[in-house]
Amino acid sequence: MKLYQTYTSPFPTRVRLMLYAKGLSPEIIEPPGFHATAEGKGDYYEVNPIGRVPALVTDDGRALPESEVICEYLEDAHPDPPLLPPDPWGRAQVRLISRLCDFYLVQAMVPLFTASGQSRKRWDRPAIERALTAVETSLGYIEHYIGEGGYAVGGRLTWADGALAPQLMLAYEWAPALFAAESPLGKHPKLAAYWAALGRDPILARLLKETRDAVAQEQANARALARNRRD
Ligand SMILES: N[C@@H](CCC(=O)N[C@@H](CS)C(=O)NCC(=O)O)C(=O)O
Repeated sequence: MKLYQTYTSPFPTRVRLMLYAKGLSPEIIEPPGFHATAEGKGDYYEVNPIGRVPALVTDDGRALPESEVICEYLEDAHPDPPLLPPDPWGRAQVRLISRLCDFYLVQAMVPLFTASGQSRKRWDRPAIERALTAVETSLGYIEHYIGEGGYAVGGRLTWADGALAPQLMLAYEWAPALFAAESPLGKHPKLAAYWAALGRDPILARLLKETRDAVAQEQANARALARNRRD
């Protein structure tokens, strides 16, 4: 099995959670052309015609894109240990948290991702402020549904944690630091308690460290690229 992914992207994180928890060790490949680079994506389009990460390639060479679909596939193909609760309501909550992350929280952050790749002189500060407000609103949706047992759903690790953890890192740490804004951490008490407990789970601690390290590296690359463009 192979996983095409980057450590910076929040989407592959939930897939890595599945792999780590299920003890699967596919070859991890970081395709060219992602995040603060001038390179093209080369033949990665043959793996995933959408050109996004992640994509999983099975041992017999079939390729599957889309993080949520990959998680569902891994759960079906490798049911032990389960990363979905046993009951239909709990399973729906996992899919709901993932969906709130993907359809609202990440979408709210898109203008911030765009600004992070631009020089500060070009920043559209009102657009950044609007995006920060939209991030806070989206976090409010998740606050409504998040579990209170130290995990996103049902007091145990599920792939909702893999969807949420990297996006909270971006919302609570990355965006406030980059845009010199107040962190929304204090705004939602259940999410704040969840965030405080997150590092106690070794898999979530590992995923958070991978995300933090990769985002810091990407920012250094972006600065180097901007310097080279100026020279
Ligand atoms: N719905 C997709 C979204 C994946 C996605 O948008 N990944 C981003 C990275 S954050 C990507 O590959 N963007 C294209 C690029 O960076 O060139 C999924 O869940 O897998």
